[in-house]
Amino acid sequence: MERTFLMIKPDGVQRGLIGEIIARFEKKGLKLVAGRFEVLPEDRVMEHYAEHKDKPFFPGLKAYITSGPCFLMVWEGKNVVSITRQMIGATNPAEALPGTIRGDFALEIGMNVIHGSDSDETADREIAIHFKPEEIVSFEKIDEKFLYE
Ligand code: YYY
Ligand code: MG
Repeated sequence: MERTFLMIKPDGVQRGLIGEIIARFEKKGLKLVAGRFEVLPEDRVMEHYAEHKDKPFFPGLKAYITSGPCFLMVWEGKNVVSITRQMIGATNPAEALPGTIRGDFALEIGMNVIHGSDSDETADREIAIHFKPEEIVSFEKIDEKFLYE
């Protein structure tokens, strides 16, 4: 089954949005298979955001993402990468549609509440950066027979 890496950023944690965000993915029918609460160490921030390391916004992004704990997760489900990207909404909350997480809970691009992998390849890479294989739990969830045809 397809997997993705999702991370509630320090603003989402501080603003008490962990439960609300997890509830949205749970209600959609996606399955939480790993989770960890931590302040990201610098080496993992550099690896995670390698594609952005030379961008002008990177110093601010790095300071913000390490300013407090994040909630890191792996979620599983059919089309989970594209579904969660749609549910998260546009990178800039000013452009994110109502009904999306960024559209409903954020105002500015530098504090946009949540990260989600943008492709299957990115998801594999990001899951491997943040989780050991044994931290990801395989289990059968009882609602699956009413979610999958
Ligand atoms: O994948 P996504 O989080 O939607 O956007 P990216 O283009 O990968 O950028 C990662 C992260 O960087 C974004 O969530 C906020 C921040 N950022 C920024 O602060 N200013 C920008 N102009 C672009 C991105
Ligand atoms: Mg991205």
